[in-house]
Amino acid sequence: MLQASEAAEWRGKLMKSGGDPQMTAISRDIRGFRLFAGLINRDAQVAMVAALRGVVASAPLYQPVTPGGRQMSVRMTAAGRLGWVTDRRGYRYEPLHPSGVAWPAIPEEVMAVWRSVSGTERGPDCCLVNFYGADARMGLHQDRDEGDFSFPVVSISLGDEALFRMGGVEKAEGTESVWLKSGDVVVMGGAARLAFHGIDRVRHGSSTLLPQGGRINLTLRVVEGI
Ligand SMILES: O=C(O)CCC(=O)C(=O)O
Repeated sequence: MLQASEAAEWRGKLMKSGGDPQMTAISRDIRGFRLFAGLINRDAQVAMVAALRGVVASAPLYQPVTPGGRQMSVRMTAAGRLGWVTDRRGYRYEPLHPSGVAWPAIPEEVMAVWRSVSGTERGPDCCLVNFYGADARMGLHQDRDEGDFSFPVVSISLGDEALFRMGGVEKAEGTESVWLKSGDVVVMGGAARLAFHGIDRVRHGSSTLLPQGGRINLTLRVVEGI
C-alpha cells in the first residue's frame, strides 16, 4: 500500500490543482460513473504518452476483429499480466500479444492513477490501450470478460475529445453523454461496473497532446479475483 506521503506526492504530480487531497471534490457522479474532470495535468499526460510509446514499441497497435468478423475501428494493444483480445475465436484475456510477445508492464504513471482513484489495494491485471483515429468509435457495450466485478474499471482519456455515452445495466435503459477531454478519468465501479458505455465519436484535432491528433483511451481492469 502507498504511504500517505508517497500518495500525496503522486497526487501532486498528477493533478491540475497541484494535489487536492479531497479528490472527490473535483469528481461528479453521472449514473454511477464517477468522472474526475482534468485529473491528470498536462505534464503528466505528456509523460504518460511517452511511456505508452514504449508499450507500443514492444506490443504494437493492431486492428482487431470481433467474433462476428467485423473489424473494429479502434487500434488496440495492452500492458500488464493479461491483455484483452478479440478475434474470430471470441472475446477473452490472453497472456501474450497476438504477435507472441508478452505484454509490457503497465507504466508507473498509469499505475499512479489507479492507486489514486480505484479505492482498492489490488493492482490491475490489464491496461487495455485503445487508439482512436478520426473515424473511430466504440459501440455500446459492457465490460464483462473479467472474473470479478467487485473491482472498478478505471478509464483514462488522452488526446482528442470524445463523446462518451453511459447507460445502465440493461440496454433498454436510457443513456446520457459527456465529452471526455484529455486528462479526464472515469471510474466505473459499483452499480456502474456492468453498465453499458461506448464512444459515439471523436473530435479529431481538438487536442494538441498527440502531434498527429487522435485519442488514446486506457482502461485498467482487474481480471481475476484475489
Ligand atoms: O474509449 C473509451 O473511453 C471507452 C473504452 C471502452 O469502453 C473499453 O475499452 O471497453
